[in-house]
Amino acid sequence: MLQKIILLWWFFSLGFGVESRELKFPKGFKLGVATASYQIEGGWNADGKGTSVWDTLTHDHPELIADHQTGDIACDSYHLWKEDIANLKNLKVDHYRFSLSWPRILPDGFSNVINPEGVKYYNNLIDGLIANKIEPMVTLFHWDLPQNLQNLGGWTNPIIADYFADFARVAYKIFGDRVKYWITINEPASICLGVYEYDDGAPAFVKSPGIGSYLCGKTILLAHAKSFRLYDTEFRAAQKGKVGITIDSIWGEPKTNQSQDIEAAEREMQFGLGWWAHPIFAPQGDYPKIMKTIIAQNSKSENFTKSRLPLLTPDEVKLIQGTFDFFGLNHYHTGLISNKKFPVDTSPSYIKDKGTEVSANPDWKPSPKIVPWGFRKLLNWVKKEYNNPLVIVTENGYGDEGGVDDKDRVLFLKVFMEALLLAVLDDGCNVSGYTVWSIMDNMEWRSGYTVKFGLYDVNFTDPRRGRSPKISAQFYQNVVKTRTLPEK
Ligand code: BGP
Repeated sequence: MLQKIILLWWFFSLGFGVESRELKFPKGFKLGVATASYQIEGGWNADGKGTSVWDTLTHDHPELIADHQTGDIACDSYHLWKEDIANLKNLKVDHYRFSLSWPRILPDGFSNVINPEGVKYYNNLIDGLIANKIEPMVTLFHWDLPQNLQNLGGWTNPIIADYFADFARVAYKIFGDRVKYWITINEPASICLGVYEYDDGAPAFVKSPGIGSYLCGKTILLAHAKSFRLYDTEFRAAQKGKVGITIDSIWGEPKTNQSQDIEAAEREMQFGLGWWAHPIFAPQGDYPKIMKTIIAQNSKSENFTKSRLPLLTPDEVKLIQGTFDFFGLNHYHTGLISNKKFPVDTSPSYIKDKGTEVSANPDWKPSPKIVPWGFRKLLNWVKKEYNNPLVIVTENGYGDEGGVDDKDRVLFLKVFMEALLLAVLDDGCNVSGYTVWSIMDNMEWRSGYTVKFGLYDVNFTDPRRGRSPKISAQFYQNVVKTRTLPEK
């Protein structure tokens, strides 16, 4: 008998029991969905809106967008926001994460002129959400920079941090009586690397590998910090909201057990996530030490007079450190990381600095695109590295070619939420919310409408932009309702 009990205990402790375990979201855990202004709104020049870098890029260089399309109409949410609210209500989500279009509110980018029609649009949306008991979670910046500010050098010009803070003040002042969750900036790495390292964002043709990317990074950190601090001094007492930043990260799994690959994987995480998180969330602040050391060394051997990484002064370190009420985390992929050494005379770049190579493992189950254990490891890494901060998963989702029979998306969401719950319940990760990207198919940046992430299908050939629920919408609705993941 005793032998049998021991055997049973051993069997369950190995994790074989997980399959049949009912996983329930803890009380108060928030489930939501997300979008971003340029990707859904359309109305690109409606009612006094100014031009953003994405308007300029898609109009001037359609050849750079996979299907040569624009976000001029997109899901037409500028006109169809009531339908969006009806769909959110149908899903019964706790929160809706959406972003403000900076040039819709401040057409020139500057806060001296406010567009009343832009303000009205977001007031309607926010009031509509609250009337339906859906918490608005507002991103101030999800990539649609006013073209006027790009003309001044965009994020490589440190002055943009001040203009961003001015924009944040306008938003807090007008919407902060009702908005209690603010995300300053979405995915700094996608902005700085997308535009300056890989030429895969907007604007195009301003590549400046290993230099522009880091200038952009410093301005973004300062923009975030300044807008957080001004919430503290001018708004927090009356509005009592929470302010955070959203950082995206892959999980970097060492390709082999060799120490050089293990170290490379750690470098990948520090250069990818630590670049942003260390200055804000680590008690000592500043960039990760390894970034400072390697970029200084590389810069020296390339004959630069100082590091290509613009250092943070002690005052700037202090300004940035601790500027969070929560950690917004976006996660999609896991990569295999190996060490890669570049010859000294290779031209400067972020890739050279981090000295790693990222690949996928074709053998991963259920698929190389669906790697839930990487998500659990990432959440544990954040816990260990930054003293278990309060995390809100602000994006997670699955891209496919579209259609309402989206079984792979259902599988993705199920196994990723399982991984999340194991991280919370078994590993003690402090996560309070999960947000699916996205409620509906939308304009996927340079991929145009060729990749779909929605729980709702959008008919982009129909002038009415009809929305229909996919099977994943039904699945998520059920999870939200039962707060439980189905066992099978
Ligand atoms: C995030 C963006 C979203 C959306 C999503 C798609 O980086 O914040 O706007 O584009 O990515 O995911 P993927 O990284 O798979 O393209």
